[in-house]
Amino acid sequence: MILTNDLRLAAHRGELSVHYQPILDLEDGRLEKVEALLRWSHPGRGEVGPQVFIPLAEASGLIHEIGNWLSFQVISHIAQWQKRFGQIIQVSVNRSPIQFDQGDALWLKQLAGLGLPGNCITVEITEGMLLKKSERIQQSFLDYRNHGIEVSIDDFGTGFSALSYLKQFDIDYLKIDRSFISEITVDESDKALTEAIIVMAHKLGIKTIAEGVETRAQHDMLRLFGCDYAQGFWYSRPVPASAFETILGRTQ
Ligand code: G
Ligand code: G
Ligand code: MN
Ligand code: NA
Repeated sequence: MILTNDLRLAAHRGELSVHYQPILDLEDGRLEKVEALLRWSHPGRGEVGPQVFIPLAEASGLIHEIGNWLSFQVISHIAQWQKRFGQIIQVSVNRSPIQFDQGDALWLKQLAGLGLPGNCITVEITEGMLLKKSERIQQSFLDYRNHGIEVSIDDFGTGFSALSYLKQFDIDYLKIDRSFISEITVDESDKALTEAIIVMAHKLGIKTIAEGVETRAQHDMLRLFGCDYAQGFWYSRPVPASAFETILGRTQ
């Protein structure tokens, strides 16, 4: 695969970058969380989306190297932002199932080396992964708990949701998928499901993050429902680190 070979060199050539999308506290509007999203600027093809290159990285095993590169970037950024803005920003990092084969020692060590608390990283995984690799992941979750790392379920409600995993695994956040949020103000079922997910999560001691918020009306409704956090184009698109720093500077 030509594209996979290009990907092998992409990080070394400076073609990969991390974009950041703010996650807002719906109660007080504060910005204390952000999601890290990989971007690849290919010299010949232009922007190649993660929906294209993450599967290639997974199939080729490059995901380990790229994941390590991403963690290193993110942790360096957290340390820089702490120095510059006097605030620890909690960064959500997406994690593919096979990344659990390698374990977490490398980035946990980097975090500790910089004296950063574990809760400055949140690991995002999808619900399907909990069914597929549950033993290996359960071990990682215990490590996370010991280090203070938090865990989010990404795209909640779209996988084969066997809700029983919410009992089995220690989870901090449910990210309500944007397919529910996009019609929340017009579709009674989406509205009811979103409200019920928030109530259920809170009863289990889990916080909720709404994804894909694009309008003021969606924001208002989620706030009314007591959703804890929100993310979406209404607040900000994913932006390069430098642009995120401008946003952080404004919100100080
Ligand atoms: O940023 P965008 O909406 O285009 O992302 C598309 C998909 O790619 C999302 O599902 C997101 O979780 C995934 N993705 C983005 N960055 C990463 C990453 O660093 N690691 C993994 N495993 N997936 C990512
Ligand atoms: O699967 P995951 O949640 O990790 O993917 C996040 C993806 O969602 C990113 O590719 C990001 O660009 C996209 N995204 C973030 N906010 C919005 C939004 O408000 N609307 C739409 N359509 N996509 C969004
Ligand atoms: Mn995500
Ligand atoms: Na998602």
